[in-house]
Amino acid sequence: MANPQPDFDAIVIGAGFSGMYMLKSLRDRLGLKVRVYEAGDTVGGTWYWNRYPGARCDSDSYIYCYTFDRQLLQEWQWSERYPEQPEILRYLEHVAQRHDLKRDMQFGTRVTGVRFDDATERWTVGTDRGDTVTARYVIAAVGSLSDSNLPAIKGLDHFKGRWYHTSQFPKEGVDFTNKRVAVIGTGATAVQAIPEIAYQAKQLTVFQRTANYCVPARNGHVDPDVVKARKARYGEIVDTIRSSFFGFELAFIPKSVLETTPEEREKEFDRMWDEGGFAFWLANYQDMFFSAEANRLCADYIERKIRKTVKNPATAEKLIPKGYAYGTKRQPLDSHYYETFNLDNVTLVDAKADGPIEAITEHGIRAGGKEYPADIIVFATGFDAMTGPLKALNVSGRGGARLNDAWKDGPRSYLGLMVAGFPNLFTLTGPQSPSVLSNMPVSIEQHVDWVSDCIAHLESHGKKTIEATPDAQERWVAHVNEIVNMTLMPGANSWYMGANIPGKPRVFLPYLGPEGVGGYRKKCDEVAAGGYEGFVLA
Ligand code: NA7
Repeated sequence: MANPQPDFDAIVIGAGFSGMYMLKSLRDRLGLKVRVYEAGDTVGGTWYWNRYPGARCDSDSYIYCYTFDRQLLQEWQWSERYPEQPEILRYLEHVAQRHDLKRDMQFGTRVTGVRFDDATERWTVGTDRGDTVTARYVIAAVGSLSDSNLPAIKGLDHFKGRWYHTSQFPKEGVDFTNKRVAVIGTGATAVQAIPEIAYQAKQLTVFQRTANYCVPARNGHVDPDVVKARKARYGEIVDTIRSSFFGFELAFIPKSVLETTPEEREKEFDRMWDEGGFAFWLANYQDMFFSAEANRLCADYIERKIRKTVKNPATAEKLIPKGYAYGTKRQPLDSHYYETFNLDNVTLVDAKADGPIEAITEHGIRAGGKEYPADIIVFATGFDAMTGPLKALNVSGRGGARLNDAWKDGPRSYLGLMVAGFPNLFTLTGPQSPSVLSNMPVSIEQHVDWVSDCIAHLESHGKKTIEATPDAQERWVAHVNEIVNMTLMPGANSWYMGANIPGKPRVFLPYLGPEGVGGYRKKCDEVAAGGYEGFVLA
């Protein structure tokens, strides 16, 4: 039969926060036939895989959730300001059940190839379980931080102990009791895990390559009156976070820190410090991300806090970041992180002061010519962020062009949503969208709603495909770079810059728009309202 129906209208890859809502929207709102493929054995994405001790979200729970289900916003009770991984996974399981999502999901299945057929204008999706299915639309809901980075440190094969990556921890957990444990990495993950591991282990050695500026999380139970008041004004909260800069109820102080007196700024810094969470990072003085001089004042405050908390001055010195501006690497939230280095069973090995990791030996890690014994090594070494999970899909578009070739010098997209030459392929929270620079559920819902509206538009206008034009894409890429180059962000060796992965092009991956997620949302809506300007609909 010529031109048979595709197997599905849409394939969604991934069943985390974004894939779940994408399915809900395409199936229940547009009535499409959808299949979700998910490598894990249930929903959850990030919250399925990241089960290391201390794993919890860094956004306040009352806004780290879906807002499309207003009833659920009222019903759901979070136990803490920042719930732990099992609680978030329970929430996502509940959403899956409530909206009957699992019937269209195939678990334990990793997508291994995504190929566009020019003749039929359909996608063929292959999986590691041998599925080969066709669809009109493919939506990559693969997450931004899902492709683990296991550094190639020589000797790991000969290590006689056990080792784990934080993003693939065993479901049954790891018993660190009476063990000598080495943690490699001091990013946001390690900052959560280290205090928990130190508490259990006989000896903990932390291998730090770059010190981080950590600010207090101030986790805890939320006053029931505050919870009640928030529930009463959820409509307003949702409007605020959607139009805000970073997807939080936070806004910069509209003033230069350089115009303040020492007393005035100390008071403001104390207020943000006491508030905890991302306030110090994302609601500081407005020039913090732009002026090295302004930034130094903020950094100096944190340095004083570190020196006050860490008793051994030599250890404090190692923990004080050097060589990059505050806030230009992802902000880790501290719950007893700095205090952990006051414990007798904890040693900090700093790459600069003590020498870098040279090799993993049979019984530990050698750094700076010295061997540090370990029964267990925990790699808290992060991810090939943003582009890694998309590249792993092995995508080929029009004319067989490969996404990995198109992106060999860094990602190129239009609005972070689509790539020229790859029609009907959408990248939720993809590179060059606000994504990881925002409270993720806010950006996820915005992208899902936009994609869903776009597909509804195609269907109702009898169009088969939508594709970004190369011209619009080049303009977007130039805009993304132009904006970030006005800030201090490119100066840091961060995963935002791809600097954590050897050989990865040094390109800023997310979009730091001049008006944040609110302005970006407006731009995406204007593009749609203008008949999808910068796209070709055919
Ligand atoms: P991050 O933030 O990328 O942190 C990884 C850490 O591992 C960081 O301290 C790295 O040092 C270190 N690292 C990476 N490779 C090596 C090698 N080869 N040798 C020594 N140390 C190394 O990942 P996280 O999992 O902590 O956080 C990722 C995001 O997940 C987080 O920001 C939240 O959004 C959720 P470096 O700083 O690169 O010198």
